[in-house]
Amino acid sequence: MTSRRDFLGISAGVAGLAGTASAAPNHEDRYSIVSTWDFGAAANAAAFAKLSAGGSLLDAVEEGARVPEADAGNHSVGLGGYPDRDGRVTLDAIIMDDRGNAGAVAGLEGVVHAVSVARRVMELTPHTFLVGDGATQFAIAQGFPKQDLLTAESETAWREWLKTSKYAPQPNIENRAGASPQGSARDHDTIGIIARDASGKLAGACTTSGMAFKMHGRVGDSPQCGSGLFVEAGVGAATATGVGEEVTRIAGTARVVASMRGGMAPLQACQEAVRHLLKLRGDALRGTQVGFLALSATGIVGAFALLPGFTYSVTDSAGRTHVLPAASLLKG
Ligand code: SD4
Repeated sequence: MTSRRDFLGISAGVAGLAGTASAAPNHEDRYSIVSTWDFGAAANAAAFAKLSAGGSLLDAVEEGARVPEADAGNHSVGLGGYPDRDGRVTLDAIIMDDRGNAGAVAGLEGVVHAVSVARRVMELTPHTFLVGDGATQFAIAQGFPKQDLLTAESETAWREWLKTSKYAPQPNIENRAGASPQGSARDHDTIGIIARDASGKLAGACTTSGMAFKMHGRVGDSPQCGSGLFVEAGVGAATATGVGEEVTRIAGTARVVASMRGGMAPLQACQEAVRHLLKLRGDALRGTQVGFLALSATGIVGAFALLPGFTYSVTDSAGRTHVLPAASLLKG
């Protein structure tokens, strides 16, 4: 059993992740697109292609976020996302530029590309956030196709869960002993993606089906401006992954960006947010993963997590992509 002392022990260094990570980042490197987890690499490629074809930063992050949304093998985003405890797949997403333009949806049902619905909220309504039936009705009125997002695989997982009905989020489940290699990074998690152009302008998006088997109506951090995503001109952007309640308690990404505004490098800013959360919550965080990823307006990246196992994908201005392990505050 882990003692409190072990639990609060500081990780010795970068958390290793066999097979997925290249060398630690050179903190002088400048990046154009960054995203959470190793499946973010495919999202970055789609975003990079969009930018290369003359698309805007918003086009790029939307295109990138749509990749895991359409992937039935990713059980925390879009199609194939694990349902809530009532068996309903509900999606949360946000998109934001660096001038305070933001659009978000939560509790969206039956429409796979939540990030695109969020963009319509931003561009076509006087609001920043639509939820539940209102979000779904808006999406349908906008012509988004209706589709059943609960795959056979996700339904099986839900029915299995119903046997105990115990809500117990598992961090980094792809890293647990015995997890199948095919399951690597496809068993969870939210994607947050940030893109930056040569002039330092930024945009970001974050999309998820939320925590598996959550209460119906639960909204996590991901679609909340300043929790799952925050973007600010001339400073930088940050996105979050992990147990959304913990990120929301500290307005996590608003905090990270505020630290960057105050002069911290992205890595330090992510570290500060995770340390603050641990100080605030102590043992209540046991077994909980929270990770932050930040990109400055100058292209410097930083990432940090509470537990080992958080990875992120970075793409430079030439389109070269690497998957990197984030360091963590705790050993495990
Ligand atoms: C949430 N942060 O809804 C998101 C989802 C996530 O593993 O990261 N799930 O809390």
